[in-house]
Amino acid sequence: MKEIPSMTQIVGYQIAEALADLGVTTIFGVISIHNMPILDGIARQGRIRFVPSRGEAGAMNMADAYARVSGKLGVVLTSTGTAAGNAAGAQAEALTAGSRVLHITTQIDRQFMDRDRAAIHDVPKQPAMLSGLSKAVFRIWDEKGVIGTLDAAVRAASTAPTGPVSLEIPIDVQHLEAISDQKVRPPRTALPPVDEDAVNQLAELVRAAKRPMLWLGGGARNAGKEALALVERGFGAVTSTQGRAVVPETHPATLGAFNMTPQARAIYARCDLMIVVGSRLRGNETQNNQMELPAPLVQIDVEPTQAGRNYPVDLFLCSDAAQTLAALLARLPDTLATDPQLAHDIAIARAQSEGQLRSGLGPYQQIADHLLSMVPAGRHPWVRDITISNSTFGNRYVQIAAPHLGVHALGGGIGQGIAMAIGAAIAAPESRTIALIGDGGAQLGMAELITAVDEGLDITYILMNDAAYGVIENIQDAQYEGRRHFSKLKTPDFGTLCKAIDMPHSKAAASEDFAALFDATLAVNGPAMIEVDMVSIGPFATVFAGPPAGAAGGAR
Ligand SMILES: Cc1ncc(C[n+]2csc(CCOP(=O)(O)OP(=O)(O)O)c2C)c(N)n1
Repeated sequence: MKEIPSMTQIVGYQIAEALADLGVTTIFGVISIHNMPILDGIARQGRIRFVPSRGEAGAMNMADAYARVSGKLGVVLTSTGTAAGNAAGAQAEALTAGSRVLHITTQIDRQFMDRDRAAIHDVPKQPAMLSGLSKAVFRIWDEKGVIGTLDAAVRAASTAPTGPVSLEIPIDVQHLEAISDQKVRPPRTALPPVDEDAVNQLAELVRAAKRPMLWLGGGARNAGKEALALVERGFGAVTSTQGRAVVPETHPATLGAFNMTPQARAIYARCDLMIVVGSRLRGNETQNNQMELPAPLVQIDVEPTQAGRNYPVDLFLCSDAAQTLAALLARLPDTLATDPQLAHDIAIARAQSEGQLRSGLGPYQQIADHLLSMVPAGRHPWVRDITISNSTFGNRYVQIAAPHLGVHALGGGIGQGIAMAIGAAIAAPESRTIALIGDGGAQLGMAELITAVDEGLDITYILMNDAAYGVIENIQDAQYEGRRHFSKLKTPDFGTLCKAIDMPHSKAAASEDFAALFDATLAVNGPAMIEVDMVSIGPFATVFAGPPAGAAGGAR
């Protein structure tokens, strides 16, 4: 093995230094012979916190959540082959959510690479594997291309529409002597210019509308001020799950994320304009695009290929959400001549949607109500795995204080919440992170509970333990005549598990116990778990049997 020379002489060290120069303060990953020159540099330079996850999937989820909560670049470091492959499911989620993630992975020595010569850790078609999961894939071929390629990768991940970018750095390249005069600079990313003619047309449509609505998606997260100004001038609002809290969820003129309930649909039926801002209009939030939306339908998206993809639109504006809404506001009067009843109708529809959802919770009302009073008030990051409790109350009833504080598995993959909470907690150390997880999902990601302990992170894990894949059982009951195959699992004794890893654990055997036990976790230094014993508490009042045609408002 080559001896590692002094500081900053090799490409591995240069990468570590350049990342720190770019403002990267945390990297998540797993050490390996194929990435040790970079990690040796990170450790010796001491400018970046490296969080050693227990698996690459967890590292990817951490970097993704870190990016979502901090608004900065999330960086994950894996090894080549199996290790890069381990990150794949989690990278699919980062791609779905359009997270600013840089996945630095490696490659075997260049002389063996891409040629199926059976070198250890080789996957001959690794770039093909990565390309399906990445906005773009780059490779650093030699010492001359280090800074330029790193710059391109960071630029691609950070430019709207943002998304995970993979960067391969072969191990022999990491060992090469670096060219020292190359310096990286944080990219200044360009946005397409606002189309003034299209904004004029949109302003005409708005002036003619009596009941206009905004549908705000994740792409509108930077447009909160402008969206709120439109609401204060007379618009109504509704959000996707990714767009939650772009307009404060407490505002009376927003449906929040109650976007698919019968009451919401009744509101849409009486609207005469909807502007969809930065939203994919996802299948599980629009009844697979069958839900009627108002006409005219206008779409604002920075990505031109999104135009009319899920719904035909009357007008498409290819530009940034905040800039476009600001240009629209500049053309509109301070108060629009809209129906003064619209905000009241929305407030009533929202209250009815909430009430209907709440009564469907049955014995879990107390838990949902307590979280509703705690999570937004404490500005806690609210991280959720795919579990019935999230599909019902977590995704919309429990409010969040700002868009970046909501983190959930947008693509519907279970098992990511434990690790996502770690990334969120590192991004927002000022407020304890609250994570809602199921016992089935927990079993995929539970190794990362040890990482949370190791890193001393302030996280409360709420484990909704029904000792089964509950939603799968409900689907089996609803669609497969109750044949509950493969949905009952042996579930660990989580109390014993937590004891083994030094994580405080408490169990709520009744809903009434939840509030006090949950509040006690808020004072813990480091992570803690509160387990909700759903077997002893019993079923929800309304069965949730999965999206998109499940219980009222039941998209996940
Ligand atoms: C990665 C992945 N594998 C499988 C599934 C299918 N699936 C959806 S929900 C679910 C069960 C989740 O069980 P649990 O975490 O206990 O939550 P519960 O449904 O009991 O509330 C499964 C297996 C999925 N969504 N994602």
